[in-house]
Order: sequence, then structure tokens, then C-alpha cells
Amino acid sequence: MINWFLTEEQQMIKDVAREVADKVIAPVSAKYEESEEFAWECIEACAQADLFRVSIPEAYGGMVPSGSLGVFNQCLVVEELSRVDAAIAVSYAASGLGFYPIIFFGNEEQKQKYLPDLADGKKLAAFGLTEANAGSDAGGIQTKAVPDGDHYILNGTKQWITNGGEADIYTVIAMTDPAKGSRGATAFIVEKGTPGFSFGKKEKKMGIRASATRELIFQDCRIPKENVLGREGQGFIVAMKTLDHTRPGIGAQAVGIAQGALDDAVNYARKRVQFGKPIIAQQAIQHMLADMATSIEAARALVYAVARSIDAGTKDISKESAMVKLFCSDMAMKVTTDAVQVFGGYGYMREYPVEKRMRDAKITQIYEGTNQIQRNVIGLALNKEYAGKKH
Ligand code: COS
Repeated sequence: MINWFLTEEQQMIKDVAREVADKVIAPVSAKYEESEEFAWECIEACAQADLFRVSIPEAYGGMVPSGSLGVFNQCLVVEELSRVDAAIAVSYAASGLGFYPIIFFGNEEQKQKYLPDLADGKKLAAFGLTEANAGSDAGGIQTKAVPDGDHYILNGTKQWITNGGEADIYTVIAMTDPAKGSRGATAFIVEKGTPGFSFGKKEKKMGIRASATRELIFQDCRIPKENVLGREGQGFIVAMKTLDHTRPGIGAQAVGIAQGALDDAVNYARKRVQFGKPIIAQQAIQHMLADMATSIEAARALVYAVARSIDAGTKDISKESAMVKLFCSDMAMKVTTDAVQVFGGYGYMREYPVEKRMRDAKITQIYEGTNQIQRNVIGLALNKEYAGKKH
């Protein structure tokens, strides 16, 4: 076993998350997968276990001391929850995606107003960037926010928003000056219940079925000016900086999913007898399991290194954050596909847990920026880094 040299507090966070995952989530995971209902009882268990506090500053009800960010804590929790159920893990993690912009760009009043309830887990947050015609091309959003006295009027629709309809607090990116392109976007805090703000139908998905994915619909929705996050025109930066800090969490989710698949596969291979011996004694299976275990450890090491680096204050982290998301999600897709293979025909049956893990792994290659976009981010950063260097 690798010693990750967790502090006492980090070990406690990991242990508590594992306990919630094993005792509360595991017994109901299949039920929520089937019904596709939002697993409020699991979210409430996370709240009671103080798991929403791990990435919120102490000053606002969380447990992150000033000078740190809690990204590593968040990764530890997401990994443990994803080992058991990636849908419930993403419902937890998407609240972080929604509240990180408030932590990074919120003013004192906004932080005091919104963060304590999010730290208590009394409320969930969500992040509204994507639109029907603005997925990878996030700068192409069309939702508009037009100033009107001491308000802005929002019109437009956000698509595929995790926690949509369930969350109370939404960070929404809208165009305030479309002529300026990405420099004309602004971030807003929008509360559920604001007149003119409604939700589309719940999407039916390949995986992470217990998570809620809905449209956010704004029709002449009046948002007070004090709900602008950061400055007008800073919305694209708010979104990009947020994603730089949350993509390691997707890496952690992928590691958790893959670890769960490996656990299933090893346990199955030790019991399943063919040709007179457990299939784990067959080298073809042994080698698959060995590759799976090795790639999970490599991915975990990358998540932990980058998350710790972010917490330590490293500023320019876009490239490494993209690398975590890219490497871990591709790893999880491969590991979960191989886990299904180890199970053979049983792996293809919904009665066994591994096909769910394979379906859940797929989204980690897509959301928070497709892996093609991650490669663009990495490639552009390399080009910049090497410009002018002599080799
Ligand atoms: N941090 C700070 N600033 C950033 C940044 C980052 N990580 N990434 C870009 N910017 C800045 C750029 O410096 C540029 O600023 P200037 O206008 O001052 O030059 C501005 O933002 C626009 O950047 P760029 O021209 O690179 O933007 P593009 O429109 O080419 O888009 C990508 C860049 C593709 C990387 C971006 O749109 C992206 O990440 N897309 C995926 C979105 C995503 O993850 N969606 C999932 C939804 S959330 S679940």
C-alpha cells in the first residue's frame, strides 16, 4: 500500500467519506440507479458527516484554514463516494462546482450570505455555463443579461446542469456585452425561486442516473446587481478559473469509479472457477488486473499531486488540472471496460455492478470539458511554455 502521508484531518475526512459511502450509500445505490430519483437521503448523510465543509473556508462555516483551498479534501471525499456510487458523488461535487466561484470571486457580503448554508449542506449549489450551442465553445454562450436600473434581466437557457432543480444557489454565466465575446460575459448568483427562473425536464442519461440534470430557463428574470460575481465582463475568467480548480475532482471521481471496478473484478476473479481453478490464477486475467491496479495508482498519484499543489497556492494550474482530468478519465474508461471483461457475460448483466461503473466512467471523459478540450488546453500551454526556450 502506498503511504500518501495524509494529515490526521485528511485521514479523518477520507474515513468519514468511506463510512458514509459504505453504510448509507451502498445499500440504496441500486434503488436510486433504477428509480433515477435524486438521493436526498445520501446528500443529507454527507451534510450530517460535515463533508460539505471540507472545501469551504473556516470563516464561513467550513473547515479550510485561510491560505488553503480544500481542493485535496474535496478530491478525497469525491474519490471515496465514487468508489460506491458516482451519481451521488457528482451531486456532492457539483455543489462545489457551484460554490467555488463564490469562494474565489465573491465579495465579503456574498460569502457571508451564501457559504454558511452550503457548508452546512442545508442547500446545494450548481454551475450554469453550458448551453445548447455553447459546450466546448464556452465563449459562445447566448444567455443575455441586460442592465435595468439596479438589476440585470436574464434571458436564455442553460443545458445539462448537474443539480439543476435540486440546488438552491446557481452560479450562472451570461453575456452582458455580446460584442466583446468571452470578455463580455459576466457571472451571477441566482437563487431558486427567483421569478422568471424555471427548470426543464429531468434528462435521462446513460450513466450517473441518480444525479439530476436539467435545463435552467431564464425568462425576464430580474437579478439584483449585488449578485454579480467578480466584475462585469469577468464571467469567462470566473468559469475558467473555477474549472481549473474542479477538474482534479473529476479525476478523483474517475479514480474512485475505477477503484470500485477493480475491487469488484478482483473479488469476482478470486471466486469464479473455470478450467478447474479460480480465474485469477489464469495469467490472462492476472495481467489485466495488474494493469488496472497500476494505472489506478498512477492516476491517483496525479490527482493528489495536483490537488496538493493547488492547495499550496500554485497559481497557473490550467495545464496540470487538464492533465488530471484527461489521464484519470481515460484510465477509468479502460479499467471499467476491462472489469466488465473480467466478469465476462455476467459483466454485461445489469444484475452485476460493473456495467454501471462503465456507464458512469464515460461521462468523466465528457463533462467539465471533453478530453479533446483538455488536450487543447495542455497543447496550448506547452506551446506557450516552450516559446523562446533554447533546447
Ligand atoms: N484561466 C484564466 N483565464 C483564462 C483561462 C484560464 N484557465 N482560459 C482562458 N482564459 C482567458 C484567456 O487568457 C483569454 O483572455 P483574453 O481575452 O484577455 O486574451 C480569454 O479567457 C479567452 O480565452 P481563449 O481565447 O483561450 O478562449 P476560447 O474561446 O478559445 O476557449 C477553451 C478556450 C476551449 C479552453 C474553453 O472554452 C473551455 O474550457 N471549453 C470547455 C468548457 C467546459 O469545460 N465546459 C464544461 C461545462 S462546465 S460542466
